[in-house]
This record gives sequence, structure tokens and C-alpha cells, in this order.
Amino acid sequence: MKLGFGLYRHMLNEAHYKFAKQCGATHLVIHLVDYFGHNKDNANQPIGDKKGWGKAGNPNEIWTYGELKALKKEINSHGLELEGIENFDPAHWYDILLDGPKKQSQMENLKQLIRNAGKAGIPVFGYNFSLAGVSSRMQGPYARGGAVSVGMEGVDTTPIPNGMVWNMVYDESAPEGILPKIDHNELWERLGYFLNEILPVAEEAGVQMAAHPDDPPMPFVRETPRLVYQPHMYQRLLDMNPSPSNNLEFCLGSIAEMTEGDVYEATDTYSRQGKISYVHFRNIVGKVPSYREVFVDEGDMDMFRILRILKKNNFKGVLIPDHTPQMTCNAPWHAGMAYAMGYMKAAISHLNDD
Ligand SMILES: [Mn+2]
Repeated sequence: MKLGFGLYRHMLNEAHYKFAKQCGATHLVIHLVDYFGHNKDNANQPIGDKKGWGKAGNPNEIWTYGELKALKKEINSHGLELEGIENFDPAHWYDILLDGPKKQSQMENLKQLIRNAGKAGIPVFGYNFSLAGVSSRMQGPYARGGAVSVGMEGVDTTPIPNGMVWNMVYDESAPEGILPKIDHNELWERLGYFLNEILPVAEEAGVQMAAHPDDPPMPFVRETPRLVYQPHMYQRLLDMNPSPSNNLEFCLGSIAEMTEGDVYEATDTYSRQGKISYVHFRNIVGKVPSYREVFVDEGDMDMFRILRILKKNNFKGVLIPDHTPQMTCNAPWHAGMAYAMGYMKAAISHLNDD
């Protein structure tokens, strides 16, 4: 197993690469979507509000091979590997999510993006097939010692306005109104189209498509259906297409927040199938619709037990902390992340001594 950090777009710089290396990470998973338009007030722990996470990017400009190659080179020059990119820009696939008129042309763009990633030598592309995206979360002093973290108290039922999807505005001049209501089957069909189109290209490009479960894992959020809100629903996604590129971005926190099943069993089931591309290694207390994100060592989950299961099933991928509570000091994000990474590093070396 390998250790990495997830870095948001505004963190893709020398200071953060050095920080990651100094903590003992060897790999990075990077976000290229410009959440909050570089307004950093909220961007180190995105929760957003009903206005969402800001404006989506340019629909006509996908991330180019040159751009990705340069990023990889820069990251490598700091002694780190670039393991993956996390999330598509809503601007690049809103009509794939919404089954809109630009679906096919956006699909062609995403295929080119995956080819670009493969050519640049980036092995994993994480995505979250969701209309509401991350939603309904609040921020508060939920973790040990009053550390500020994210939690949920009830689900957001505000409908999504036209022009917005996955928490971002892709069309500021969209007509008044809200997204039409659809059921779960319709959303699964949209996912099926996406997978059948993207997976052959991903396979050829040497890229694994890694699906994040719903965050929060509720059947409906903002009046839209969700796909993977119980552990067994991941299997449905895998069974839709047998491609070796059809993989998971295995978020332990979101899975432990689910009301059915068992996070240890799920870890065993999916790692045994070799279907986990990388892991979001974080801990929580509670389940939806009422849970809190906490420090890695104070939650409901026995993280050592999770690691033993991953090791037994020969998981070789990357673990990243995902999010952590923010610690009270001048660098709340860094302190939280360094704490998580130190814990993970010690746990892994202990495991390897067994
Ligand atoms: Mn996650």
C-alpha cells in the first residue's frame, strides 16, 4: 500500500508538494476543478451552501495533454508520483449527467480527456456520478477538542435550479426553474451510457475509472436520486460493465456512513475483486442523516482492521486522507493532514511488521 495526499487545485504548488513529501507521502491525487473560484475561505474543506461551489469551468476547454504532462513533471520533480485526477468539471459533462442535448459531444470531449490522462501517464481518474454532488453538509466543532469538521444533520431537500449540477453553475443564464424529477432507474441508465462509452477508451489509454460513492449516502438529496448509497450498490455499478477499467474510488467515510451493510465486509468484498483503485482513508461517527467527520483515530471505524483486510487481499493502491478535521493553529489544514498522515504511516509500517 502507498500513501498519498489529495490536493485541491489551489494547492498545486511547490509549498504543498514539499509538505506532502515531508509528511512521508509518495503519491498525489489532484483536483483540477476550480471549486469556489480560488476563494480559499471555504476551499480547504468544501461544504458550500445552496449557491454551491461556484462557477464551472469552460465547457470548450478540456485539460490538455500538455497541461497534464507538465503537472506530472512538476510533481515528479518533487519526488512524488501523480496517481490520479479526482473529479470531472461539471462544465465538461453536465449533459451526460442530465441526459441533455450536448451529451454526445461532451462524451467525445471526456474520451479525449481520458486519452490525454493516459498519454501523460496518469493511471487513475476518479469521478462521482451525481446530480446533487456533495450536499447537505455542515461545518462545526465536531471532532475531538472542538476541531472544526464536517457533519450532517438532516438532508437538504431544496431542489436544484436550472443551470446547476454537481454543486456548480454551468449556465448562469439558464431559464428560471428547477431540474426535472427523475427516478433511480433513469440515473442508472445515464451511468450505464457513460460507462459503456468511456470504459473502452479508458482501457485502451491505460486509465482506471474510479467511482466515488454518494456523499452523503442518501437515496435522495435535493430531490434528485442517488446511485451508490448502500455498500451493495457498488456491485451493481461494477456488474454493469466488466471492463478492467471499471473501478472504485473507495471512500471509507461515505461507506461507514451508510445505513446498511458493514464497512469491513464491503472493504473485503471489493478489494478481493481487485476493484479498488484508491482509498479515501477517513473516519466518522454516526450514520446518515446524522454523522460527523472526526480524526482518523476517534471514529466508529477500526482503521487497523480495514488495513488488515486490504493487506490480506493484496491491495497495492494509494490511501489518501480525503478530508480531516481542521486543527486550531495557523495552518489548520496542514496540521490535520500531517496528523492523519503520521497515523497512517505508523499503521502501515506496523502492519508490515506483522
Ligand atoms: Mn471521499
